[in-house]
Amino acid sequence: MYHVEYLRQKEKQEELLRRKNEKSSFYNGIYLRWKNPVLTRDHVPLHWRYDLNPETNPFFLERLGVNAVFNAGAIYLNGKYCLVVRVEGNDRKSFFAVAESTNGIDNFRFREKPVVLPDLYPDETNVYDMRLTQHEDGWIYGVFCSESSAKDPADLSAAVAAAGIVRTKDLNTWERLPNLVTKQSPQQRNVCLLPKFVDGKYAFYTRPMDGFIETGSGGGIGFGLAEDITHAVIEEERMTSLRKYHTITESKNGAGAVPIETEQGWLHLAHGVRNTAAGLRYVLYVFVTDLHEPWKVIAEPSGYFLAPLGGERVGDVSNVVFTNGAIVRPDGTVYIYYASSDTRLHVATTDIKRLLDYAFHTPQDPLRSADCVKQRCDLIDRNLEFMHQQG
Ligand code: M1P
Repeated sequence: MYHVEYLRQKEKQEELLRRKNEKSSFYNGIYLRWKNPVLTRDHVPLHWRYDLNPETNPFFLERLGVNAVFNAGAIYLNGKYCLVVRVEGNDRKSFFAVAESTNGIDNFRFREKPVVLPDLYPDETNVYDMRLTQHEDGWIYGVFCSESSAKDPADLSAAVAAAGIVRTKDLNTWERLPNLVTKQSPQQRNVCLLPKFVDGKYAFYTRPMDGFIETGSGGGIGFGLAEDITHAVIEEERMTSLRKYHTITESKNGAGAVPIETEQGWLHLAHGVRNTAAGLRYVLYVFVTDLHEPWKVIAEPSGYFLAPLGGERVGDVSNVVFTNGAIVRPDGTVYIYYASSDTRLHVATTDIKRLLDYAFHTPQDPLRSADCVKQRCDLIDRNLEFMHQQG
């Protein structure tokens, strides 16, 4: 017989899983924010956390707690919105798990068991932040951060980040390929694969880093080509969206969701990081690269696209929003899955036309207060004239 507390907790969880989401009152015309997170640690199945047998768990104690559910790769597959979510145990180690919904905004449920990746690298300590690419070669690729200890006796937290690569057809069975090698950069995080070949090669956006946290001389988001995905090596990285002084990308930036192909270019939902007295602040920003030369930035609106708001501002790593997954439907609707403060996962919805309007018609950052105020006065003057005409 089940423990009575299991039955209570199960009922409570079912209520949460069945809860309908609602549009929030937030408005900027660019996207809709949905009120409830789509996934939290409370969505994680009870049988992943508790021993359900009253003989071995008479007090119904949580045996393997889950601390957070956040940064998710996203793909539409077999009629479902599928997320490959970063699930972080109380032990700080992350693993991946697939959660699915039929409408993309609520009722996400985890599959029966977490993803078990082939264990190729004995030194790998942690894995997280998978970007899912439905590639034109027929495979679904997952590119994620594979983290190992730097084995520095003077600094136990010193780590090395590399890009791990897996592929699948169904998100159930995964083939692990060797980690990406980037000849010019000692470390990589936030790497993602374009769905199309470029010059017949696999095309990656990279984030060259000197160290684990600091990007150092890495100037921003890079781009590189690999001939063979089964031994992916990038000889040369060209820079795309650059970090800039006194902007939202001053400290670092990184690719986010897999870029979206549009008639006007590859649309990127990336993240930018600045430093503050209260620590790092992560926001999302947008840029567009050329369809044929995907390293060339052709639009980069000023400032952030989405920043932590209200309760999103607080969590394990406060003042953070982060995305590594978005889904585009044939009618142009875009579902952006973003996590807040490394704690929970949300959805914002918009469409391609709005995103392109935003990308190409939002002014660029003129990089100086004097020019920013001129930019704003120009908008105000045009509006005053329009208001005058309206009477
Ligand atoms: O804690 C915020 C984010 O930090 C990292 O991103 P970046 O490499 O750009 O600093 C990632 O570890 C990410 O998972 C995390 O959300």
